[in-house]
Amino acid sequence: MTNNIATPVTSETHTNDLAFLARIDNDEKIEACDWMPPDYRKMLIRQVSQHAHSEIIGMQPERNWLTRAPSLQRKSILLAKIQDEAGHGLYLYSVTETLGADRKSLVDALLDGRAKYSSIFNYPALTWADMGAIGWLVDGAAIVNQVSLCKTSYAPYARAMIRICKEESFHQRQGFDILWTLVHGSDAQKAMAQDAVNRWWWPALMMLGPHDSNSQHSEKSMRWKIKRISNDETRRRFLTQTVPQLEALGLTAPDPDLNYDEEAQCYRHGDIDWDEFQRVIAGNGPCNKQRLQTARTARDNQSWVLEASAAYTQNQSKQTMH
Ligand code: FAQ
Repeated sequence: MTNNIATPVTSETHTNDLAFLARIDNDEKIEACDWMPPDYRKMLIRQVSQHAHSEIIGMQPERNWLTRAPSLQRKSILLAKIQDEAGHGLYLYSVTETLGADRKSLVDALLDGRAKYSSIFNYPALTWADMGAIGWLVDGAAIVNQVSLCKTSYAPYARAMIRICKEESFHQRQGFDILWTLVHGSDAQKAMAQDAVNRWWWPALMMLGPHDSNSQHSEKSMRWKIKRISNDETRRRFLTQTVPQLEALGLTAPDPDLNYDEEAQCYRHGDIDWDEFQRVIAGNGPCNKQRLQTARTARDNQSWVLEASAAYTQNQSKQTMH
């Protein structure tokens, strides 16, 4: 990831830092044209670019099922959802540009395997029920995280999140609807729904990030109000929203230790396999290599579009000059 915006440390910078923190404490939003500490800018470019990459790579597991959707209606809905994810990626890359990042460098870092994207998209979508599990669990987890980001301190990111969350709510409902239909179908369809939930449950919990005690960015990010709720709190909220829906579906979680904490009024999960999480984010999950290769092939096959667009723009400006 490149961010070449360097600010020399002077007493003026220190005064700016204090004024910036006062604005954050006052819940003011920071606009692209406002002064901001270089590390705040860097933290945002890191998080927002990873978020953008996740939306773009996240199209792949569902795209596999477009040609095998069980009806024209399901196919249209899935197509619309995948297009929404592309749009989210584009808004988010635009947010990074407001911070001075260069989109091409960010995308190159993704395709070269230098940049992170969400662990969740490195798992395979094996059956049609996975379309339900992804919509319901993955978009469901993403929404809980992203609703809190609607209040993030960087205004262009917060504005993008408001629109994204509206679309993610539709995605979550369509996922639930797929599973609802399957659990009311044949025994084989119900078993397919349970199998998909078994495979996506733990990765969905992991995608919300490491435990707070291992979350290296949380302290700074929360001080700057980029992150508004911690990883563990997001997981608790996600579970508390999701478990009653799981029960309504008549399905179970693959977690014998899942329990309701009466005192805290929230669900608690069993131990997460953090070794698996580390393997996946290090590039060794079930589909990491396939996901990056697919993205590289798409770039290579479609580079002529970018070249044609650049040549057209150049031509237009030449004509304007004459
Ligand atoms: N996967 O210190 P923290 C979606 C990394 S969008 C990979 O806790 P932070 C929509 C983290 O980057 C899903 N890496 O980090 C959709 C850092 O590494 P670094 C994406 C992860 O930033 C649905 C290190 O671990 N959503 O699903 C993951 O404070 C269906 C330490 O972690 C967003 O990106 C992970 N799961 O908190 C699309 C939301 N977790 O950078 C298609 C915005 C952590 O030092 C289909 N992002 N890491 O090398 C965030 O809210 C935050 O970045 C967190 C992580 C909460 C994800």
